[in-house]
Amino acid sequence: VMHLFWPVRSAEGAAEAIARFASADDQQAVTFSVLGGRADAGLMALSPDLDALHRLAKDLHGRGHDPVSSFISLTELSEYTATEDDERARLVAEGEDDVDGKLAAWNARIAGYRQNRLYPTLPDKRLIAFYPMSKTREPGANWYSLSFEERKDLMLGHGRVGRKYAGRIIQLITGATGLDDWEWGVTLFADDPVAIKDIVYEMRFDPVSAEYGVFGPFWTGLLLPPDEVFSRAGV
Ligand code: 76R
Repeated sequence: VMHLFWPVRSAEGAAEAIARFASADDQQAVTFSVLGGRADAGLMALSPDLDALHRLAKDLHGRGHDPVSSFISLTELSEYTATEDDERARLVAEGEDDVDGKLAAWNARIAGYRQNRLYPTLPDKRLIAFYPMSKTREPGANWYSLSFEERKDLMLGHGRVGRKYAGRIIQLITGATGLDDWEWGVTLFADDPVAIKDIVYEMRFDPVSAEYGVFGPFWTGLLLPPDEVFSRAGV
């Protein structure tokens, strides 16, 4: 996954380069007009082929589209997602009669969910918000010295907060440890800026973010076709 942000000096070749990239079956790109004055254009591009993303970045750069910021990450499955054993235990604890039937339905749902995390389809929304994030490694607040069980438990609470925003927010968390300056990229899609502010604000009170979250710069933009992004920048 590649996020790029740049001030637009000319429209030279960019829309074509992005369209060519996005015309491959397994590649996607969305462009946005960056809100505020930090940049004009933003791009989020996905490909199973890192080299294709790299060629797109260099192609744009070569045409004078010089990024002021970028982020490189990978889609990934979470290590904290509930397992079949977790779900079975939960169903048994609830006194469910048809544990096997319920588990089969759960497995089917999880398969779709995993597919979507690894191979997401970028949604058709009006707004995008992107920010990089890491977990702290400070004495007394070191995420990486917690046990797996503690981390999983905390992430369960995080997921509960997140699920309250079903329908208002679509989130894509991508991993970047060792690839970029921050450990994850957080990309949120929504139609309403209030939804973005609400979820990020509510997350701040959740222990995972309150005690262990550190954040980089926030980029927000209006999702628009490349031509519209460039014409809004005056070219
Ligand atoms: O497995 C799952 O996807 C469900 C539980 C879940 C995990 C494991 C989940 C749910 N997230 C997970 C992982 Mn999330 N998330 C963020 C942010 O601004 C902030 O304070 C934090 C930025 C938001 C807004 C958000 C939203 N999440 C992660 C990770 C990886 C952690 C790791 O591996 O250590 C990060 C960095 C992260 C950050 N999260 C959800 C949401 C939402 C809306 C959900 C519910 C999604 C759904 O169930 O459809």
